[in-house]
Amino acid sequence: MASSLTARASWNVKRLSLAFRTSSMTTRRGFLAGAAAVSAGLAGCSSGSSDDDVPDDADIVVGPGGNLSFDPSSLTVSTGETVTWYFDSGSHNVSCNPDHHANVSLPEGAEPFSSCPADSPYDIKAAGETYEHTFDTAGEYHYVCVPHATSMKGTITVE
Ligand SMILES: [Cu+2]
Repeated sequence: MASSLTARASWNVKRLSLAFRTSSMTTRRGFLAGAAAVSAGLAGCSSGSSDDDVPDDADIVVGPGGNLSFDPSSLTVSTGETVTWYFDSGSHNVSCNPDHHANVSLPEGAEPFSSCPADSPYDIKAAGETYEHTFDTAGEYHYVCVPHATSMKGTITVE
């Protein structure tokens, strides 16, 4: 009696994990199909990135492969350039608002910015989302991911 209950329970678990795997495969295939369409549209100006998931126009990858980091952590751009962050994993954000964390700083006269609302520093993005900001003021910007601010820090130098 007891052994048949156990057998049934483990069968249910197997079925659940199979269902989960199937749905995540479908999601991934759907995403890859979309990425392939985008790549085809950009044929000729591809940077030849080795990671298929990261869009070609992404400048900084947030949480690459689930790691608590920005890649690259330092980036230099020209005044007037737009920087695009791509969220490779979820549960992260980008904040260059000094009200959100002590490690944040920006040049005098520059406007604070963040992927989250100014009054919700723990608002996060999902995997696959992007965030962009145009830098009009030269200087050094130190930003963080608010939920992981001790390890997720980045610097943008605007020349
Ligand atoms: Cu984070």
